[in-house]
This record gives sequence, C-alpha cells and structure tokens, in this order.
Amino acid sequence: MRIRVVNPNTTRVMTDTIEQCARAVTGQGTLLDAVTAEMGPASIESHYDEALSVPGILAAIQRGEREGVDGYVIACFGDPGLDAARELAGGPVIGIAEAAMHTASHLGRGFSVVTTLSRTIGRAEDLVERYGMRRFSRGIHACEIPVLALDTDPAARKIVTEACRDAVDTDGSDAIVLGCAGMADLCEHIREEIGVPVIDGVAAATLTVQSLITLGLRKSGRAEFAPPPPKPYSGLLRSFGANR
Ligand code: 2AL
Repeated sequence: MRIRVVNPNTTRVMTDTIEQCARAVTGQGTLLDAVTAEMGPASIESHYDEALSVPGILAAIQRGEREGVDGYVIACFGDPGLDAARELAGGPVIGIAEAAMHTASHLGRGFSVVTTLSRTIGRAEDLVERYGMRRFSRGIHACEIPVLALDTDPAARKIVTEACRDAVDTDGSDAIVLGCAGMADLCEHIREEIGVPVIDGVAAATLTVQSLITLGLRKSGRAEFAPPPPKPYSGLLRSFGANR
C-alpha cells in the first residue's frame, strides 16, 4: 500500500523529520513518503496560516490521487483542510490531532495537549469538541515555542519536556498529546522522562491510515464526502477548478 504524509507547511526540514517518524512505525509492504506543500506558509500557527495552507494540501491530495496513493496523513495539528481533502481522496485521510486524541483516549481517562504558541489553543479546543473528546481532554497548554524554533532552538527539547511534565501534574491527566508535527521526534524522549504515554499524532495517524487500508476500508463517498461538483475557479485558484 502507498501512504503519503502531507506536511501542510512549506518547511522541508520539518517534512524530513515527519517522514522519519512516520516510516519508523510502518509495516513491511507499506510504501510511505512525505511531501511538502508546494504553496503556503512556512509554518502554521494562526488561523490565517491555517486557511492559506489549505490550497497546498488539496494540490498534494490531487497529485496523490493521480499517482495512485491509497491513503493520506495531514501532518499539522490544526488538521487543516481535512474535510475538503476527504472529498478529493478515494482512500482514508486522517489528521494528526484526530488520530492523537483518539489514541490517547484508549490509554487513560484523560489527556493533556501541549502545543506551540498559546494562540493555537483555541483551534485545539475546537478540535476537542469536533472529535467528541471533551470527556477525555483535561487541559491544553502552550510551551510558547514557535513551530520553526522547535528545530532550531537548542532549549526546545527541555522546554517542551517540562511543559509536558507540568501539564500532567496540573491536569491530573494520564497521557500527553503532542500539539505539533514538529514535536514528533521528541516523543520517545518525553515518554522516558515523564513516565506517561506520550502520543505523536504523525505516528498515530500513519498507523490509523495503514490499519484502515489493511481492513479494506476507504473513505465513504456516498454523500457529503463525494468529489466536489466541478466548476470554474478563477484568479490564483484557477487550477483548482473544473479541470483539476
Ligand atoms: C503546527 C503543526 O503541526 N505544523 C505547523 O506548522 N504548526 N501546529 C501548531 N500547534 O503550531
């Protein structure tokens, strides 16, 4: 099977980390690649960034469909463009927030989310509601490290680890959900340091997609998630129109 992980931001070094973390959990017989969005913001940490990341994600899904990809992961914790991506894809499309929260719900009574900047907390709250996770979510915390600094700030690993430790103590939670794809490579270290399950959504979503494909399950195209009706699009979005 072919799984494609889409990094919705345009920072290639982050795509490389994401690809490594996803490859580390796939089974034999799974061909996995990760692609960087061809257009959009360098990182996604505002509603504006998120909205403008969606065309790049949809272009990646369209290309994947032409290339015979069986399923996709959207590797940004805001799960941008998830519904639209599902309209375009024949196979499963899973967001990392969606997968991480569901995975955490299997491992204890409550989880804490640790995200990047506090301005992203609202979006994470919205996703908790959307995925029916209110019962499991004990708190959402920011470590105040911008997405790209996760890779460049030598103090990032320690700051995120301590934010996770504090979150578990403050919330009385059983598990940590990492709130950014750029934290994927910190997962094992934090798990060892704080001694509770720590869930990286990149790995969790990759295995969810792999499981769904193994089960022979595809996205339901019956109604809402059928391919969108073709129509002309204009301006910079022309290529997303009738002849996509
Ligand atoms: C993210 C993420 O996962 N990728 C990105 O660019 N921004 N999430 C976040 N909470 O900042």
